[in-house]
Amino acid sequence: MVVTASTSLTRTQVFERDGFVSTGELLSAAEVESYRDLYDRFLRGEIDSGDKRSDLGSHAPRRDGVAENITQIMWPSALHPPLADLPLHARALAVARGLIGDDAMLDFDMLIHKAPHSATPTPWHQDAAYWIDLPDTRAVSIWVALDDAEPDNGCMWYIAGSHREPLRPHRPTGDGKNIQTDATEGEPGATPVPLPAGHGVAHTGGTLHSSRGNTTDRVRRAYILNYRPAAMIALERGQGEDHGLGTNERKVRNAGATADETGA
Ligand SMILES: O=C(O)CCC(=O)C(=O)O
Repeated sequence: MVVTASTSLTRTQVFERDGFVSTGELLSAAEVESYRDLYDRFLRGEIDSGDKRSDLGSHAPRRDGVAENITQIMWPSALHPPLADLPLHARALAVARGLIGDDAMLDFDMLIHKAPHSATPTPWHQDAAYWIDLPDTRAVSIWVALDDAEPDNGCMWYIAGSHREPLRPHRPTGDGKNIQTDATEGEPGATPVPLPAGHGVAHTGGTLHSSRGNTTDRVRRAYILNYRPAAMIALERGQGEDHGLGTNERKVRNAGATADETGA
């Protein structure tokens, strides 16, 4: 049988095949500027993040005077509700509905910031490992670059096709504050996704991902919005799962990702 290369897959087909897909531009240059201003107010503590602020890079030693290696702030739109009315939420929702269906709703959002020379990789993981088991696993995270993102300041890396494999066993990072699994940039399918500021990349809950430490003089700010079917959000909330809105504790929750007794 002769297999001809397919030429024009839709964005949704690429998302289903690879587990990730670029969304194109979601914010104009002027809009990126206003999101950066707000973002920096969070980073400086002018918008209080309370316990929703933590260190996604807490597995690595911190330099003196540095509060976090990788600043992660859960629920910026709950901490500062006007955010939900700015253009990104509506545009990302439209992308999410195109990818997973019209019943998609915002489940949670977050900021992940890599300061210049913070040099701390994001541990490899699959988001679904953080989440409880749900009967409908459709989910999409839309990762939006607010700075040009390249491998050396921490653009996203994915393992294409990993969302079609069972979840890998995850374990807590050395300090117990986050989770990780074993994966490398050397694996088949490993793909960096450099993005200009204002552009996004969407990934499924099962897609293995990571980003390198920022070893450049440039900041790397990302805004991430997560969507799943409205009925699954209701099911989660009914079981007390709200992605850190109540208690911001990050651990392995999915039975499929629970590491065996050897910690593998
Ligand atoms: O920004 C990063 O380095 C990691 C992002 C991430 O883990 C996610 O969007 O699920």
